[in-house]
Amino acid sequence: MAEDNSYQPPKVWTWNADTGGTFSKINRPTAGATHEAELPIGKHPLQLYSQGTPNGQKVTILLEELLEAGIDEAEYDAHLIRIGDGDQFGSGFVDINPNSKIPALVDHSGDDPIRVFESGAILFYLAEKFAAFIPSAAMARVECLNWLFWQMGAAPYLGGGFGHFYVYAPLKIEYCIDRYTMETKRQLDVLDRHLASNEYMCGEEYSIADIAIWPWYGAVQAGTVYNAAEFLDAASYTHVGRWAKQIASRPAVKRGRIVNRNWGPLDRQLHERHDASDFELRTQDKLEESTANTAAEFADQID
Ligand SMILES: N[C@@H](CCC(=O)N[C@@H](CS)C(=O)NCC(=O)O)C(=O)O
Repeated sequence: MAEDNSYQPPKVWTWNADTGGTFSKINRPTAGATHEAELPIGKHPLQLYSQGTPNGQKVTILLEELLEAGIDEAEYDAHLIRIGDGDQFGSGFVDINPNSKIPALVDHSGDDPIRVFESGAILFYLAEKFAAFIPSAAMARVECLNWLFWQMGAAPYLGGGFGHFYVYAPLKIEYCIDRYTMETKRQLDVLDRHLASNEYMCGEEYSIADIAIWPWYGAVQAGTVYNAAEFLDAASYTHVGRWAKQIASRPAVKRGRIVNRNWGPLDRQLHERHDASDFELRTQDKLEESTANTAAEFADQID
């Protein structure tokens, strides 16, 4: 292993804003708003403020599954928060999530708006509210929560650890890549062993546990996140692969995964979702080839 022991931590750490790496422009050691910015509010009771990253996809997939199941009260507006531009530090966003991270949801269906932040809390809140995608029998319900919380604890090692040092860090550090690759492969093995004898994460019933885990681990297995399928020998996790394909084929998942997505192929980018017809009419490929008039109508709709 290459050794570079030249760095000695000082007595008191001070912030060097320019550490390099993909996210150095938005990372900072303090919380709170950096600027005033009101959040838009659309026509539906549920207002989602998010971006189509794996954490964002969890919520849009669940909302689309609820609608697919015929629960019309789950209609929602999804507003794009551009985290690379620092929208998560606007005052309106910080009011609904003091942690400045997407996704965040506001439920306006009752007397007072209810804010919900942290993807796990949002999935649980919506599943309870609509009594769907969470088992009702005690054993299966606790198993669902086991895996939901497993994801919340595990994914930071995958994203903040492996993804950060394998892809985003300004230099490749063998020690860090080794450490987080080992943990990522261990987690994939945990899932693989479980999925060898379970169709879904909590048995026979597709639930918010699958919806939380799939956008991260299904994507890593398929190589669509971090482009590391070969490096991780992802093909060897055959049960994860079977489960991931099964989930990817669901119509609601196909819709949910493109909401608030503003990169990649244009037909898979739906920057804002305000109506079920947006999947047909408002993906970026349609908007970019449409007339100035249509673009202006769209702007009206999201204001
Ligand atoms: N534990 C949080 C993680 C959310 C999260 O890390 N969101 C990222 C995007 S995937 C974010 O908003 N990053 C912006 C930032 O760190 O400033 C959850 O599950 O909701």
